[in-house]
Amino acid sequence: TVADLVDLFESEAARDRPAEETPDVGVIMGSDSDLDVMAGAHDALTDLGFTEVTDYDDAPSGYSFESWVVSAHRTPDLMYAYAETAVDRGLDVVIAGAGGKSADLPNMTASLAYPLPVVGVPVQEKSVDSVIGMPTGAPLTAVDAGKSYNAGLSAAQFLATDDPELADRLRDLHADRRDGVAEVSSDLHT
Ligand code: RP5
Repeated sequence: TVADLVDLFESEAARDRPAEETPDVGVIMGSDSDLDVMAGAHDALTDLGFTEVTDYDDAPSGYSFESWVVSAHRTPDLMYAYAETAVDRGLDVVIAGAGGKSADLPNMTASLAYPLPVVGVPVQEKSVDSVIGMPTGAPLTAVDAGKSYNAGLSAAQFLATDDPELADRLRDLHADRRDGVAEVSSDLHT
């Protein structure tokens, strides 16, 4: 139930876990119908060597992420619990995606979890203004509609400011993409 999830996020066990045993990135989305789009964030993190945490008693080795459906409108209490405990639960960045014209999960999460960086993903074009429309003093980093892969990369960029090895992984991924462009381009001339 929602109450069980609220308890899970607010539990002492979740807050007291040593930092190396907690996920580094939290991925949340407003509905399971957002999953197709938000899978791009999972893909980016997986491409960078992050593992998904599903069992919190099984400590991840290396970077990891968790993923949840949290609705700003259907489960506001869950959104509050998730965002307000994010720092205590050891998260370093949250990626939040929502669609529709009232895509409030990313911006509300950014406000509630401040100063934790939140990368917002408008799941559709019509959600862009809702996601990025934050007032002065309440910042949110955002990607364009549907660009959740970039949100995964952005989350890793925040972590990489403090970790040269992760920065190298980001560089390698960038180089792969650059080589891919060169390959496609030369294919056009053969
Ligand atoms: C938003 O409403 C969700 O993020 C989703 O994109 C949209 C529609 O949700 P469903 O009606 O498909 O559950 O809050």
